[in-house]
Amino acid sequence: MYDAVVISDIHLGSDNCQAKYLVHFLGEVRRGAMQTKRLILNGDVFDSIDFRRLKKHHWGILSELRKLSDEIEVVWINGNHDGPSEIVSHLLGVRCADEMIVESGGRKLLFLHGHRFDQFITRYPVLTWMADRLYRFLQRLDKSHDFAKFAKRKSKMFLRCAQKIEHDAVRYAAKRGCDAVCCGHTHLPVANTAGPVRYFNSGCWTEKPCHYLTVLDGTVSVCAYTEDVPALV
Ligand SMILES: [Mn+2]
Repeated sequence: MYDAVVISDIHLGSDNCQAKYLVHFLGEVRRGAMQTKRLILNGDVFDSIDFRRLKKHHWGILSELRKLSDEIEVVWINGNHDGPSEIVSHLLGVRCADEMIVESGGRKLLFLHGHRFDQFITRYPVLTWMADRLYRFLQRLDKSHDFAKFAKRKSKMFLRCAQKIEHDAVRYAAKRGCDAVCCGHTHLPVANTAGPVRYFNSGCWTEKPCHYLTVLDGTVSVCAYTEDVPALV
């Protein structure tokens, strides 16, 4: 049984949210096909607090999360898109936090969304908005998402930003005496085990394939969710 399963950046309410995959994934956790002591939602569960944008499958995810929280510990960590924690906490029926530490296999693992280390979104809000629009447009053009993914990973602006978040998160985790830090926010799945403090990023659920982290005896793994989902009715 895993000490934790971690997902982030679901962006419920956005049109690129891979909700049907996530309903399937959460169902597997709840039915025990993937057994874990806790589920950590590492920020940006919602795309905005405009709940009119939530579609049927998006409400299905909230319902799965509520059911899961009756059986295992579900913790939601605040992201920059989520809105007031009192509202989210009520909607999901789960505990909210800005960050959390989990002890696993004698190691201290720190979980936080990572937007606090991102100065780009506060310094250049318009550019951030435009880059996001462009990215979503590319995703719509090419349903495989390969081209949008390629464009993002070639963007120097994006890579610099992702590296800064990694660097600052590792430094902060070291200060707190942790062995590893797990972030979200950049939507880029990462496992960097080279340094004394390891860095992981859980990727997102707005790009195919979707990613998640598993934590077992102090070891964090980045996994892609590739389960074939039956066609939607
Ligand atoms: Mn974010």
